[in-house]
Amino acid sequence: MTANAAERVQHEGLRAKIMSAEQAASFIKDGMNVGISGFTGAGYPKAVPAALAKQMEEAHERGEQFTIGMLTGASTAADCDGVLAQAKGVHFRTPFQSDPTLRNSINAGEVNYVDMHLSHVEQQVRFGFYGKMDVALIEITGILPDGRIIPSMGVGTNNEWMKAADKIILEVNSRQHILLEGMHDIHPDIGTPPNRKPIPLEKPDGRIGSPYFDIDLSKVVAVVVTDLPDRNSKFADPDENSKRIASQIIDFFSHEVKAGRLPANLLPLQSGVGNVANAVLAGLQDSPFENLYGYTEVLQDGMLDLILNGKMVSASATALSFSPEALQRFNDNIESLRSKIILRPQEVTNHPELIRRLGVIGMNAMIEADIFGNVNSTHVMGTRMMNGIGGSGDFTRNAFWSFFVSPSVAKDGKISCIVPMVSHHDHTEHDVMFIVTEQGMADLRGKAPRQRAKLIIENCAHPDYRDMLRDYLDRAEKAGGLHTPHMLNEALSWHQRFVETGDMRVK
Ligand code: 0RQ
Repeated sequence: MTANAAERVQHEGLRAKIMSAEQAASFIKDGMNVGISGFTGAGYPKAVPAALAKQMEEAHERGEQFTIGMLTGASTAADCDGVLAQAKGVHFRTPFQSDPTLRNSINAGEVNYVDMHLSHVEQQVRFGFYGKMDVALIEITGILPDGRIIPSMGVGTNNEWMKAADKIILEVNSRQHILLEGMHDIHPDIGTPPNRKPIPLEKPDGRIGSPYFDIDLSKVVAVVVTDLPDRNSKFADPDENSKRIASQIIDFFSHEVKAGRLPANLLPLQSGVGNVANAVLAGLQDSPFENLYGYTEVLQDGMLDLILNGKMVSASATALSFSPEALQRFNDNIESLRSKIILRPQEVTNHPELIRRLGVIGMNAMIEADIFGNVNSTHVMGTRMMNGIGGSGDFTRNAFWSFFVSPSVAKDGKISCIVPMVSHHDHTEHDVMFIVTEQGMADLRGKAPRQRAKLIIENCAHPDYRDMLRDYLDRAEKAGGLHTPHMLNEALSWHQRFVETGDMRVK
């Protein structure tokens, strides 16, 4: 046994199950549903997926079929989603991904992808919506002598996968810091309707569960010891557009604090994935706000730095998704961060009742919004899946305030992110309260659709597209239907023009 194995696998019975990734992968067979750990590039298994992909490719060469249904917490990375998609080994995938190879397979119609709210995933599996869970493949940090499991950089759906699965494969990754022990809060069960009780979390940094997974050890068929890094890429440094978006949100917060409508330390903050969402949090570094709280699902570099710089008291999340540089800062400061970061199951972090009760401020990025405030977070030109809705819907629908942020144009100005009608609906006008681009902000609260349209066009659209949008609205109003004016034969013509000419602008 290696020193890593001896240190991280302290349970005698599970030590006897240590084997190679190849041996462990052989428990996974064609047609199985596999519940895999991983959330936004953190805490996913790193050795067994590659071994499994190889076995799939060999089977395909022999003319045999070998694909799995793959369920996770959220996205994994190239060495998990990527290798399995490359091997053409996935026939079903849910609930969120961001890997380019898998994305291509989804958009080529080779993978059935169910893009769903992250708060729904565990319940739907628990009630058998996806059939039986055959194997859970979970990265962990270590196993204590009594068999309790120290989770890894994310919790996500792991607890539920290990409960639901017939067999469990554990990847014990010694690269994950051992002092992660104690940072998790595993609330065992949100209960079953109609007898559910409220989740007893009363503040963002409360604790209501155990720091460990308590699993049925008899289901563990393999333990694989690894020493491999999460593969997260660096965030782009905030550009001018992101800085402008951030400063408008911060000015608005200041205004609301002054007016007495928001506490001086704001309300718990949620921030979505991506460069722009990360940049908004980076902008809070230089803001006057202190004693902030985070209640989010993925904790990225921006929020980590708010904690390290003393701006944020604590943050609750389901996963830590850091660039390599931020991971170094996290590991260097883990002693002090242990009491300030709490990692929970995504069923708790994304629970609508908690988000509403805690009064979370949700800030998510979008692909496009329309002039009435409907938002598309997922589909490029209405058909091509980008990543998925993830938790953006859980937070947007239930937030105290819901913000959507985006540059006003994409692809060198050839695409307007403000369009007459969104080409796919993820968040409806009923849920979206603020839209912010580098051009300005539209506060949609209390506004009827035509009032919204004027605000969004004048405040958020890029100047290159404003006249086109004004013209659309003007002609739509003349056509009648004055509650939400549209010209159905033109509503998606901008997208069609882009598909045909590569530019939404009329040449
Ligand atoms: O393309 O990658 O080729 O350069 O989309 O755009 O502006 O860098 O934005 O990284 O913040 O991602 C909505 C995708 C934004 C993300 C989305 C192109 C653009 C670029 C990325 P390139 P940016 P971001 C909690 C919350 C849904 C899930 C979510 C996302 C690429 O935030 O996946 O919110 N959100 N979860 O050029 C065509 C448009 C476009 C466009 C941008 N209108 N048309 N392409 N792009 N606008 C976390 C979890 O749930 C796990």
